[in-house]
Amino acid sequence: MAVVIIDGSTVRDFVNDEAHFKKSVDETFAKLDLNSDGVLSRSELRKAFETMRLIESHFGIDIVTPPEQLTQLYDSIFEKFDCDKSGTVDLEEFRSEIKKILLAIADGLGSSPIQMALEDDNQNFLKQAADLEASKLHQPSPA
Ligand SMILES: [Ca+2]
Ligand SMILES: [Ca+2]
Repeated sequence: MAVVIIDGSTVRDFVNDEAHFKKSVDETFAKLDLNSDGVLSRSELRKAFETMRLIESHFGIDIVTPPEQLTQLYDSIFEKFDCDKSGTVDLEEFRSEIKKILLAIADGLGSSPIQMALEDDNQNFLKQAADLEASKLHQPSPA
């Protein structure tokens, strides 16, 4: 568990750093694609959200949400990701939807930094956003 200070611009910078963002989303996608068929199935995507806790933080669900309600929610999220209704989520769909979610989170955060306790793993985009910002801060500034 890591505690990070994060605000809207931290998240937005991460999303707008295209090369970095793409790499990190692609890596996450590859990890989530458990059977390596190049697409995410409904259950793979659900597992992803349970791990990342991205949806929970975005939609303000807390852990006491009844399982059947969660299933409904995950179903509706899957429909959102699966833009072309193919029944699976491909890399393009995943990337664009993650981007939308992160930008919505950024808007929600606004400019007032908040402290967040995040799982210390690389599947958490908010953690990666914070790490990216930290790495920039630690770079020597040009004279
Ligand atoms: Ca798969
Ligand atoms: Ca699809």
